[in-house]
Amino acid sequence: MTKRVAIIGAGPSGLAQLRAFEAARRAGAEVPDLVCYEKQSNWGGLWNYTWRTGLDENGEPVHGSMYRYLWSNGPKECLEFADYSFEEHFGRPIPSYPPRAVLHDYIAGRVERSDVRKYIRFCTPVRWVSYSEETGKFTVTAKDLIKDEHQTEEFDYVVVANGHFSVPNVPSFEGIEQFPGRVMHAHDFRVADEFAGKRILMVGSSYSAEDIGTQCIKYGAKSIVFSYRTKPMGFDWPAGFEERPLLTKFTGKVAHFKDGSSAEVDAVIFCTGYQHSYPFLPDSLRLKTKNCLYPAGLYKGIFWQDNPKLIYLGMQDQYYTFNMFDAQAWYARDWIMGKFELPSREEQAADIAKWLAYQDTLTNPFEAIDFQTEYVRELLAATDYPHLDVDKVAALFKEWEHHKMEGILTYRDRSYPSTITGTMSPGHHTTWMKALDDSLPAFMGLPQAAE
Ligand code: FAD
Ligand code: NA0
Repeated sequence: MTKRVAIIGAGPSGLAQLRAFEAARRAGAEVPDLVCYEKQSNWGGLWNYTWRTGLDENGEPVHGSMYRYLWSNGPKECLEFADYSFEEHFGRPIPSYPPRAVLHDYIAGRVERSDVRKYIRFCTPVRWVSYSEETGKFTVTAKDLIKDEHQTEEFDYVVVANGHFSVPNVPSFEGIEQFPGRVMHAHDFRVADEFAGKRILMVGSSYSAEDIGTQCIKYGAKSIVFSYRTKPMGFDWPAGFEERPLLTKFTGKVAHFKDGSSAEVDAVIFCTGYQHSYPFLPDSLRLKTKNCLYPAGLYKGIFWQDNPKLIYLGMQDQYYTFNMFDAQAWYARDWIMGKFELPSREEQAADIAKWLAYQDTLTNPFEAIDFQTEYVRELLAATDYPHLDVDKVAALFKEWEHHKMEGILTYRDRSYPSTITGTMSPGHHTTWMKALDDSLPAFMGLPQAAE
């Protein structure tokens, strides 16, 4: 009997899994039956922009954490699919740092051409997954939000690809209940214009803080104070930005910090990261981890150690994104299709332990890039995914790190060569700080649709 595979989520990871099976099918292989459950009404995951916050049109928690005016924070050359270049999609080379709509178009373009939409059940969040030792099968219950009906089906494999940057991690601080202004988490941030003229406190010192902070200044905020828990970001911040140690409390509009200093602010944005959340999984199958490069409990970063028929995609902290999800999906596909056996439990445990020990040695972003490069290299080596030169990708990531240190407001004006086509990206027609329109036509220099 044909095997059945459930995929939870049609973001870049879930789509990678669909694409991997489709590539095998086109190569003449017999592939399993596929059902991809997607909570939203469209594919693309986080790249599928929504203005909504809180609950969506169906009363479900909003998945989206992306905002208007979001431009890629890494060179597109580092995430390029090896089987579908940007040049192939857009018909010409494009600049290295596209805005969200352009990346969404690219992700969608590849899967449209693969004709995999038919496998996706939109507006259908998965509610519960259980596993029977007796039958060796998973039972998946999902809700069709349009028909307002639950549906339950059996599967041989479940691929969890629901992302892990959607459920906010929100600490609390003394006096915040009385703060007389906007308090929010990055997950609910949508439009920087709201903060024009305002003094903003950003709690956190990672990508969200860096990007929302710089973007708010770009759209007219008066000043940004970043508050770090462990260490400052350490960029050579221009006037208008400063970094302070951890927030301790508020008295009215005044934020107090660990070093005894204080600052009056008008709004607070928590850029304090996200929680891994799998409300549809029982404890025995549920990954529990913080955001890191190698979550414990996953062999090869994807197979649930206690039951490898449960596969997690994209659960790592991410330098590599789209092409790493491809590497994982191709690897998972090949195991599901019986192309190789997994080693014994002991060997799997030893392999995980080796990666965890390596992870413990990492002390800076350059070492972290090397770590993820080795991880992706290992997966790719075992599959027929088209050649991806991970050494070149790693070199671009390192250049990017240097460019950010040289200018946090100007690094997006740089260009890099594609590792797939070799073409050098053209510069953008407008520098990032001046490019206020983030639409695809504006970026591509196309005529704008009539108002
Ligand atoms: P997601 O994109 O989160 O997709 C998960 C999908 O699962 C969603 O469609 C969701 O609706 C669905 N889902 C969730 N729960 C259920 C359920 N119960 N049932 C059915 N479906 C469900 N990466 C980059 O490479 N470059 C960037 O510039 C970049 N910017 C980012 C900016 C922000 C603000 C954030 C938060 C992340 C950014 N990322 C960026 C990283 C991002 O994680 C990846 O690019 C990518 O979106 C991850 O894909 P994914 O499919 O694993 O998860
Ligand atoms: P992210 O920045 O949202 O990126 C997610 C941060 O939160 C860390 O600095 C951590 O500090 C801090 N933090 C956590 N709990 C805290 C607490 N109680 N008090 C103070 N600070 C606290 O999250 P993380 O996990 O990187 O950092 C959490 C993803 O979104 C990334 O993959 C990123 O690439 C993506 N993203 C991309 C873009 C663009 O492309 C923009 C935003 C986000 P500490 O002490 O643990 O270091 C444009």
